[in-house]
Amino acid sequence: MSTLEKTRVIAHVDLDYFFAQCEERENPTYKDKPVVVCVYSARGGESGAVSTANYIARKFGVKSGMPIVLAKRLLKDVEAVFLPVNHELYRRISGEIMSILRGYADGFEQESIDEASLDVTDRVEHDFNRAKALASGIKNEILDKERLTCSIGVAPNKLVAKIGAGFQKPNGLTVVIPEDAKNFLSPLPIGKLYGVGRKTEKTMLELGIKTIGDLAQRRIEDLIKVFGMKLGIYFHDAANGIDESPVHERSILQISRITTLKEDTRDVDEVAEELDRLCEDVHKRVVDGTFRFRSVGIMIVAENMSIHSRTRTLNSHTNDSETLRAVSHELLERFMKGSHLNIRRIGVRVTDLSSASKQKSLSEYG
Ligand code: TTP
Ligand code: MG
Ligand code: MG
Repeated sequence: MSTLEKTRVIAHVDLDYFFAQCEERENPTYKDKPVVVCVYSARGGESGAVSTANYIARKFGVKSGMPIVLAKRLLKDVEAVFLPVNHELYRRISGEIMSILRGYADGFEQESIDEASLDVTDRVEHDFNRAKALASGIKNEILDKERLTCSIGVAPNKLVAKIGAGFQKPNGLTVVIPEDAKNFLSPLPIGKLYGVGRKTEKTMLELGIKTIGDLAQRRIEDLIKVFGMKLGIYFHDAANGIDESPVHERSILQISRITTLKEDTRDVDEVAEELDRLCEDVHKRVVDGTFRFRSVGIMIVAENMSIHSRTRTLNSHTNDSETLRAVSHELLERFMKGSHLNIRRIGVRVTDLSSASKQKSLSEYG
């Protein structure tokens, strides 16, 4: 196979400040003002966290995940718009956008409510200039039909394309040709690498690895010693711009439910009772959609707003409610044994779904 035949062309599309941009589109009077979309907790008042904010609000320091109270403080001297999340609206718009994107892809993978990877290798015949023109076309169509802006990264693989999409936000288009992939990544802070969360970032910094380029220079054996075989190899490849994972269709991302407890607690029985209710609800949606799942996860938001998740992959697909309940309980108990924090929110999710009938569209689930 020649180099050309092996080179893939992947476009990663990510909508700009998605939830807030949807709100702006529905309410033109919000334009030019800071817009903050909030997840208010069941406790009432201003309790809760920022889901996302438009770029005007970001200039004041507002960020996803920040307490609403803090965002209000940052914006106290300006006329700002604070809104509760409206998932139904975002899911509907997301569904429309995803169907536009599918029309441009030979292979398609939706990665979250506002982003997708498109394999466009065949239709651009390995040509990155043609891919750039195609990406401009996508941006124009989404702007014309949906009145929304997005950012796109075009690169030889999903990993670099995703980082490329975030490189010139908002309304950006970044093309990274195969020869430049490694140099493109090299100066970026290590936290930008997919798979490097806050904890791993800390470990990397302790090892003197500040940029992706620093990581690329480490010997693979040394990385395996610190991170284990699987992650060590992944970090080595990723830092060098190598990612062979295919763009694959996922019939559905996940079915999940999360709730805020009446009060922060460390009482396993109290949390488990709430967890059972969530499992029942998730199970009902699994059965209604004639799905089977292979992974069960729990999400926990602790009293200090830190977010934790634990996932278990099963040996085979199932739709058994008792399995869902037992595995999520076990994950909860294990988390609580290893942590001294009170729990504020608890959630459960099933992923790796397979579907008997693939009729239902993704946008029906959240
Ligand atoms: P992102 O694509 O990460 O962020 P964004 O679209 O708001 O902004 P950007 O221009 O940087 O892409 O997430 C998509 C949506 O997911 C976001 O609009 C709201 C939601 N979200 C949360 O609810 N909480 C979070 O912590 C993050 C990061 C996103
Ligand atoms: Mg986005
Ligand atoms: Mg996104």
